[in-house]
Amino acid sequence: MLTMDDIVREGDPVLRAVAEPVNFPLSDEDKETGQRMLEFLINSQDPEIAEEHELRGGVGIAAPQIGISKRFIAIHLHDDNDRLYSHILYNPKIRSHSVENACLGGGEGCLSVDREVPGYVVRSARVTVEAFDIDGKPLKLRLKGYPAIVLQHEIDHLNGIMFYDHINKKNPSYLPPDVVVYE
Ligand code: UDB
Ligand code: ZN
Repeated sequence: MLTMDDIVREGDPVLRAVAEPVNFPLSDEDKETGQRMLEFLINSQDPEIAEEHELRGGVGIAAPQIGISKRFIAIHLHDDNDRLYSHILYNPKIRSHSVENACLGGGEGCLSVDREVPGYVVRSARVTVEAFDIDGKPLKLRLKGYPAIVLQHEIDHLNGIMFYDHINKKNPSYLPPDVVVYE
């Protein structure tokens, strides 16, 4: 199983690289890596397993975060209505996004960042994501709220972007007008 020792930390150039698309049909290796990433998230949200292995409770992870510069991610989280979003997404792409912006009131963290970086990370409130599943089938997700934020955070990793790149340098707690804040 993957543990925090497998997670690449900031400073490693793989986190700043633009990752390569995966080829279809997927190799067994790309399938298994995706499954291991999703398993990591599920384990990290299990209180007993997380404590035993000192895992941070993860909701999303991108392949570059385990040192693989390829375009796939896993997410595992519940939204406000308790709907589960549990997916491994290959070559995900944001097809469209809302004009309205949103951010988390408490800012963001990252599995690859072992420090607190305060400040608002303003993102699109809603996104439509197209991707391929583990069987190579096309998939379209329409997301809002917390799941939309997680998706954008993970796709940023495929493009070498860290959450703090989006924080206003002069005033981290500056909030542009009309940004919805999730508490
Ligand atoms: C996370 N977890 O997984 F509001 F049930 C973060 C870490 C960095 C704190 C582990 C997280 O936000 N958990 C969480 C939050 C809730 C309710 C809940 C669990 N990530 C993923 C990551 O680093 N991927 O690269 C950071 C998130 C910050 C905003 C979106 C992703
Ligand atoms: Zn991250």
